[in-house]
Formats: sequence, C-alpha cells, structure tokens
Amino acid sequence: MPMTNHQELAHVLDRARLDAQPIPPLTRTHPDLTLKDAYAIQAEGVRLRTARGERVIGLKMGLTSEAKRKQMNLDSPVYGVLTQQMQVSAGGVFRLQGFIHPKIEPEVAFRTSRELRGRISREEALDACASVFAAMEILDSRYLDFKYFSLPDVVADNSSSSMFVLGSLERPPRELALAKLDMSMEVNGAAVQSALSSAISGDPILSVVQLCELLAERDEALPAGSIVLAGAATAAHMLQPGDEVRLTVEGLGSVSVSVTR
Ligand code: OOG
Ligand code: MG
Repeated sequence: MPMTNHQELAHVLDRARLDAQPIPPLTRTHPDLTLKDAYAIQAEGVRLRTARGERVIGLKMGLTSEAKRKQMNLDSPVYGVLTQQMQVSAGGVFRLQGFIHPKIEPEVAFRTSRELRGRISREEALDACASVFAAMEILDSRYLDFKYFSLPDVVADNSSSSMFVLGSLERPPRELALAKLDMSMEVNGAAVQSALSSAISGDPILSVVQLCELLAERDEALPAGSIVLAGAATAAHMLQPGDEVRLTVEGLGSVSVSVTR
C-alpha cells in the first residue's frame, strides 16, 4: 500500500478519535492491509498529533497477557505510542466526554534510562530500566465494535491506546520479584480484576524485550527516557461515570483515577 494511503487512513482514524465518532474497521474496505501497513498508518497518526504539539514520551505494549488476547480474540503482542497529552496525573480525573467506549486495565510501566535496540536479554532490559511503576491504561478503540477487529486494524488505531496513569511510587525493578506481584483493580471499592504480574508476558520485563524486537522489525530503537506500559494483566473494564478506579500492585503502592461525565 502506498504512503499516501497510509496518510489517508491515518487521517480517517484521527478524525474518528477527535470527533469521538467510531468507524468500521479499516480491513472492511482494505482487506489486504498488512501489519507493516498498519504500523505505517500508526506512525502517520502519531505525526499528526506531534504536528499539533503533542510530545511522544513512550510506548505501550498490548496483548501481552492471555487474558487480553482472549478478550480481544487476537493472538500476538502489538505496540502503540504514548504522548505526554495522553497522561492523566495520579489520582486525577478522566472525563468520558470526547471518548467513544473507554475501558481501563491494570498494568505496570517502566522508565528506561538508556537506549535499547534489537534483540536484548532480560538482564539487559533490567539494566536499562531505571524504575517500575503501577499503571493503568485507558483504551478507546476508534472502531464501531470494540471487539471484532484484526491485528492490522488495532495496530493502525495506535493499539487502542487513549490515556494512561502512572503511580507516584517508582522503584528500581531489581528490588522487586517482578513476576510475582499481586495486582488488584477495584472500582468503587469492589475488586473487579486481579492477577499476578506474571500474567504479563510471563514477567513484565519481557514486554520490554518483546517491544525492542517489534521495533527492530521497523529499524527503530527504544529511546532512553521512554515510559513503557507492559500490557494489561487482566481483561479490561468498561468505565462508567462516577467510577473511582484504584489499582494496587504489591510493592508499588496504589494508583487511582476518578471518572466523570
Ligand atoms: C488492544 C490493546 C491491548 C493491552 O494492554 O493488552 C492492550 C485492545 O485491547 O484493544 O493495551
Ligand atoms: Mg494496555
């Protein structure tokens, strides 16, 4: 697919997001859309946002847990791009207005302190990650039916990324048993989703390893100072006005967000 088509489809998704008007999956009209096209469309979409002043601060991995792959009926990990404008401050407010059908999910996030490129080991990933945080991602697919799309559809749509919130406690990842952390997400005081952190890629640091491999396929590196969302440990939860959502991750404290109309 030529670059002009990538730009055109990026514009269509961008409008859907800005107007909060969902569209049919791109593969309806472009059944031959490849994963390579999809990442090119995603990159064009990010260019539209940075041209309006947004600043890229990291990447999100998605579909790194069995629970999510099952919920979305898709079978391999994907990535998307995070901008500073997508961040909600810890304990902050998320307004539903302007979004389509947002859902929230429990994650952990890393901050890198050096560039990572290509095939790296778990130890190299740990060495390069200065800190780990509790985090929640707010997804919002720009497609009419959140559930039924193909991998190229979701990748073109920035892997459904919408907003995210990071906990205020940062710890060096080597201080924790990263794959054995209890994670529990509550809405209005009631537990809605819980899992062990091993649900994320077997060990959340392996999401960073996988991300570097995916980036290498596009000749890209993970810049120093990036935030990396490792992917959800459980299925996502649909947000309602009035929801007070809190994630607690063993050793990483709690992070919360209040949902309003
Ligand atoms: C795709 C994005 C999945 C995760 O953490 O697994 C994701 C989707 O569910 O629409 O962000
Ligand atoms: Mg996610």
